[in-house]
Amino acid sequence: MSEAGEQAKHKRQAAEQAAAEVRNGMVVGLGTGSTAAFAIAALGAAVAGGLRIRAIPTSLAAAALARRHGIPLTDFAADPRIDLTIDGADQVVPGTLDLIKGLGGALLREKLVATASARMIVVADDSKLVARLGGATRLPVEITAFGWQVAMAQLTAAGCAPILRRTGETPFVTDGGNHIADCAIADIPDPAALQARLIAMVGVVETGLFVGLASEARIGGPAGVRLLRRDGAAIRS
Ligand code: A5P
Repeated sequence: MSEAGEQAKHKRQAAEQAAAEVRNGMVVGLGTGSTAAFAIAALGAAVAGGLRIRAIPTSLAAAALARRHGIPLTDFAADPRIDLTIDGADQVVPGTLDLIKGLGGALLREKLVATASARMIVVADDSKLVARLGGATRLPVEITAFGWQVAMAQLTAAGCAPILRRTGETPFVTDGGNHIADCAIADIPDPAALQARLIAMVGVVETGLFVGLASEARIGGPAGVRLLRRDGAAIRS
């Protein structure tokens, strides 16, 4: 099997293990990206087999995929609390389960859904594991479309070397109508402190730093799927 094929297999195995944690009656958060898509497919098959759930998607893309798989959708008005969210990540630190998310552009809805969830399982292949966040993976920061130059200037002054994400020539637009600044940060020793600094900037809507939100991770690799738990994590209620 090709390297890409192996990686897809590891993502699918991790996602399917996480999907097996979903029980009848749960409100489920549906993540965005290629790994979360495997979980949505597995949940769709389970729903076809009789599993009763309601789901809140983290993006328009995840919503469309869920509909295609026959998963009933709900929203925060009807279901303000989510029992279990399954979502991917771009970087995962074992132990703390601090994450970088948002390379798919869905970080704002992903963080809202994660924050409303009693339990969040991160699903990924083992290429996403890092000792410290940052480095080769840029940190996505969602910024307002109006005056995006103002947020970019502040990020530049803070040494984040932001690049405005584009689709071809035009700025990328998120589901919330915002733009994304992809920031190059060599090393993020204290993700919570960086989150506090960035979110204080005018025009910054949210960052892709997820601190203290994931309770566990299922990481696929050549030896199978590893279960990682966050140090000291309790299920939030
Ligand atoms: C979407 O905005 C992201 O947070 C994704 O969850 C993340 O990029 C992981 O995507 P893959 O599972 O496709 O690697």
